[in-house]
Amino acid sequence: MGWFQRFRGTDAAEQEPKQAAGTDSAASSTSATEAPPAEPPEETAAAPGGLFARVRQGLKRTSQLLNTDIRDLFKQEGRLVDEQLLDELFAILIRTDMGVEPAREIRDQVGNDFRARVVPLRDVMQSVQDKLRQLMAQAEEPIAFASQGPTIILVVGVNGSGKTTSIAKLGALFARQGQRVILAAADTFRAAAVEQLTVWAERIGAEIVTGPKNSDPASVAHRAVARALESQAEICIIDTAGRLQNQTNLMSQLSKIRRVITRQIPDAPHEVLLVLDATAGQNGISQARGFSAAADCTGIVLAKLDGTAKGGVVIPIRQQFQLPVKYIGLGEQLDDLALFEGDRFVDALFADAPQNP
Ligand SMILES: Nc1nc2c(ncn2[C@@H]2O[C@H](COP(=O)(O)OP(=O)(O)O)[C@@H](O)[C@H]2O)c(=O)[nH]1
Ligand SMILES: [Mg+2]
Repeated sequence: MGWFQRFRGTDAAEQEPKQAAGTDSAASSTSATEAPPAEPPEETAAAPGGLFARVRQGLKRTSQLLNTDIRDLFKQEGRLVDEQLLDELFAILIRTDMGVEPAREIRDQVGNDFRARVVPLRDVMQSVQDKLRQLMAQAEEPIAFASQGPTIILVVGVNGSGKTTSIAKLGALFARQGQRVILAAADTFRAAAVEQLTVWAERIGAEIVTGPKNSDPASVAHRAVARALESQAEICIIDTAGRLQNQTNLMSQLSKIRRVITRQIPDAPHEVLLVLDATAGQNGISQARGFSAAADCTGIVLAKLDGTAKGGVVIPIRQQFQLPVKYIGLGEQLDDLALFEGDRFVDALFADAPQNP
């Protein structure tokens, strides 16, 4: 079950805090069944400005590229599917950054379906969409919550990738569901980072644990986890530095934070989320590689998908990191975060397709 179901208004269990964040584990939630069916901020999800609309809006640039450019290949009703058309289609797909192999698979699918026939745009779009759906398919991977006690989420990634903003969005999501959230400002390298997280914490009504500039980030993480245990908070999200004097320091700092947390709660951190900037290109992706090794990441938050026409990058990213994309960032506001679901992602990409019934 996922966030997108809310768009359809079919998800009766969406008020259940841990379920609503997209997990199957309801066992640990005590307030679930007693929770009144209060309207969440997402109640307008199906309406203009609702969540699905925001996802569509966030993916607009990629969606325009796919819909408009493919449509432009078809000047009149129908076009002969020949090598030239297939090459042109391939070139458009490549521009979404989905990678050569997926683009080739989609081109081959369209070729197999229609080669040497004159077909309408709608049929080609359908074929592209079906194949893309297959390529995007992924078992839903929401946050893995602790079976008891606080769920500890460590967030890592290159400077500027969107860590702090994504933490605020995640914190807001959990807080809206009635969970007590504690944020840890363990990026003590930059004073501004602490201030930024403090502002977000106030806005979402979360407690924050900080330390002086250049203090030991592991000690901030330790105090935050201790505070979560003592106050029976459900969620503790730990922000970390994306840059230090050198890469070795940074990686050993992350390892130390991990070790400290695990000493407090043996199966923590329950999630280590790697935040990636969807606009950063291949270079940004290779920079992030060290994090995934040092911090033993469990999933990806792909931020800034709204700022790019390269939304196809989900496919190679998942492959290159061998990690699921868990959440996608679609803007700078607290609401601009969605659980990644391949099917719904493709729905949003093609929601405005002119030829869609
Ligand atoms: N458009 C857009 N901007 C984002 C998104 N996530 C973060 N940002 C912006 O990216 C910049 C860096 O984000 P920040 O969270 O400070 O990155 P950090 O250094 O990894 O903590 C800020 O200006 C954010 O507002 C997103 O999903 N979409
Ligand atoms: Mg930050």
